[in-house]
Amino acid sequence: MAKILDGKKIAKDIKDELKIQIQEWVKEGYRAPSLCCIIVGDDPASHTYVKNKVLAAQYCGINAETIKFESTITEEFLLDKIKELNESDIVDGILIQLPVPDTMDERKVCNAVSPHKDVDGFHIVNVGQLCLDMKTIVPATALGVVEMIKRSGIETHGRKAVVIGRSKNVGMPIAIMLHTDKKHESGLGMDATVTICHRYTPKNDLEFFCQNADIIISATGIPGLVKANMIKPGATVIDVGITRITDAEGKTKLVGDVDYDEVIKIAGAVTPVPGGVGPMTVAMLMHNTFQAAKNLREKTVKIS
Ligand code: NAD
Ligand code: L34
Repeated sequence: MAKILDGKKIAKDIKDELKIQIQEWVKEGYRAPSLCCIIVGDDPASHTYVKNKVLAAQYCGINAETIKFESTITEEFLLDKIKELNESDIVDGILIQLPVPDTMDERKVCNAVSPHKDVDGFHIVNVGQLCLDMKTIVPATALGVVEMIKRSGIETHGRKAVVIGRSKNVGMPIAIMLHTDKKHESGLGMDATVTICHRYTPKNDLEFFCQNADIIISATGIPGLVKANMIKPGATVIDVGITRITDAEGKTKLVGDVDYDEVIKIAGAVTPVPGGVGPMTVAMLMHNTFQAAKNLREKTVKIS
């Protein structure tokens, strides 16, 4: 049976470490890091995720504020609000929970956030720096996957990895770090040989690539996509996918992309859903917020 990679436990360890580091930082005379989350509309999943982020921030000693807007606000209104937060001396991290309403251009919204305060790592400058293996703010889910692999002692150097899903916010940054040279500036490289699969990868090819992989990372939102016959015995399977389904009794539950009950019989290590990558995303957002606060420290007034 596979080892279960407990994202909740690893995330708690990370938050405990951050809590201590932030306490020390504040003792040095800096004000506590602060995070501002903007949420537009009433998507219940988005509200749950933002609530989890605010709770985690409070736990770590980060001041967190949530600004909620109706889905009817204009893009111009949102951009004005972001500008105000960019200019605020008391905000270190700004996050616009995605998706934003269809009336808005998501890329324009992400690029409106100051790259220094972009704790999601979605700004064009931060994406560019990641692609060039430079030190930068890395998207929290991708960083969470990398951190989980590292903390679980899974070897990636020279190993074969498959990333299923090529979205710019999730699959792509995961694939970037997996294949990058560990010696490069970011320090996040994992030296794996990476195959990226996506919706137009023929099923037979997806199966073939997965069957040969030491590490599979699935980020599609297609429940049951990764089946036991696709797993090499002993492989690591990281399930990023989250889909809400209603079971026979009418109860909603969360499922990943992986056929978990069958895959655990063959894999070497598997992440559950919930309790896997989700909590890691939240923990790494806290890491990014503290990072942004430290980067902005010259601007931060010491309270002595
Ligand atoms: P997306 O819709 O932008 O991308 C989905 C990707 O899956 C696309 O690149 C597409 O090509 C690929 N795909 C679709 N069908 C496929 C198929 N049959 N075979 C192979 N590839 C296929 O979504 P996203 O934002 O990248 O999110 C992906 C999933 O991860 C969703 O379920 C989302 O809810 C979840 N997610 C989880 C976390 C977390 O913290 N756990 C964070 C972000 C996203
Ligand atoms: N801007 N938008 C921006 N940044 C992000 O990093 C996100 N994402 C994704 C959606 N939109 C975003 C998140 O935060 C997904 N995501 C996210 C955050 C938290 C959790 C899952 C995804 C999470 O806490 N998951 C729990 C279960 C939560 C529940 O009960 O619904 C888990 O155990 O997986």
